[in-house]
Amino acid sequence: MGLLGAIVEHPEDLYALVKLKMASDRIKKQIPAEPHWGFSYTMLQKVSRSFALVIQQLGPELRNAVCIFYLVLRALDTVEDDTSIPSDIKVPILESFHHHIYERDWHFSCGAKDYKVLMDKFHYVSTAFLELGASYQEAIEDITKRMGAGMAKFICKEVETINDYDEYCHYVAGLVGLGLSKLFHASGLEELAPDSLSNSMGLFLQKTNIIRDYLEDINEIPKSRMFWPREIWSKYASKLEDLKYEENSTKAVQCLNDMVTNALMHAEDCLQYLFALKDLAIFQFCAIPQIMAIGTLALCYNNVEVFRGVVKMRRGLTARVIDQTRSMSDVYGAFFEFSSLLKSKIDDNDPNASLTRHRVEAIQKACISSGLLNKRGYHMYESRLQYNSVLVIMVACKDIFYSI
Ligand code: D61
Ligand code: MG
Repeated sequence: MGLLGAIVEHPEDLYALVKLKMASDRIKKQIPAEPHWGFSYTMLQKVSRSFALVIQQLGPELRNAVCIFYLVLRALDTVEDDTSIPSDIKVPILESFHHHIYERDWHFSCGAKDYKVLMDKFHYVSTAFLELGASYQEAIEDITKRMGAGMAKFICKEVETINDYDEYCHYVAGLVGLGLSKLFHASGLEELAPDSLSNSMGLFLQKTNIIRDYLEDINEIPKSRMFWPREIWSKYASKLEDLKYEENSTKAVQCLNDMVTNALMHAEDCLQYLFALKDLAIFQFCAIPQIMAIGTLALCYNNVEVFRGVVKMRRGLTARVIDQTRSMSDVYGAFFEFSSLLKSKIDDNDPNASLTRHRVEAIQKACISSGLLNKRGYHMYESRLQYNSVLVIMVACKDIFYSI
């Protein structure tokens, strides 16, 4: 659907979409002049659709550290994900990556498209890394070392048990949470968060991605690795691929709901982590991806489309989350609304119905008992504006539309 169609269907998204478009145009023009920083911010915008905007609205010092942290780990992940590198070459590179970020002339060619450019010109990233303060450098080095070792461990090992699943997600995303908490603390703007809460922030995001990306991952050529744990999917199918075939829809959706229920376990920790933040820019940087995650889980829950195509929150709703997340009230409001949407989709015949309901109710209770619940809401079910007022707005904004 084109942008105009999207606005006719959801006129309430219009204001936030225009505002987001203007913000991202402004950010695109703010690329630093020095070549290594210019490259780093240009690359960030190319390789990260979901994090570039929230990283760039941080204060200058922390923004530089988080941008380089992102690019270093994205480069490490490019090595992990490149299926054409034999394991005996890949494993030592993953394990020694944390040394290479100090070597201005090191690089390793792999990956494709924008990722290949990142790898080929990695010297710009290491040059920028070496300009960061020592406490930022140490945090980035420590997490790169632990993530590389964890990725190496899983190169020759499949995700079998739920324990393996939590361990793998800890290496690739939980550690990002630990590292970010360290960077926030090093900036002097935040207290150091407990590791277990930082870990949950990463697990909630990573598990949501793994669930949403089932079809994309299973159809990848050459075959990519899969991260749905056998301990869960083996209750519903004899092969993970079987879930994508129409004749297995009922079992597939039950398996999906089991995966979503597992991910919901981390939501309350995320609320607790967000509650403790003090700096507005850091708060928005952390809260927006978490709201997108619970929104995506609500959309995926009991939805066979996950096995047919891409299930994503619509752009306009994403724009409104970005525009309307300023306080803990907004976070509780969003978590409450998305968990209510998920709850409304629970089918009593689902094998995990009562566990799912239990987890959703625990999230709702956390939102209510905070005393800060903001019920302004996203009004996902109805449009607030009348169509004639939309027409007036559309005519008034026609120049902006043509430029989007
Ligand atoms: C607050 C704010 C952002 C947070 C957070 C707390 C805690 C954790 C995370 C972000 C990380 C969440 C990762 C979720 C997306 N998953 C991936 O990108 C997978 O790769 C994992 C290894 C590289 C991680 C790089 C990364 C990601 C986000 C960051 C960051 C570094 C640094 C700062 C801010 C955000 C995934 O990638 C491919 C794909 O999703 O298509 C994979 O290979 O599994
Ligand atoms: Mg990876």
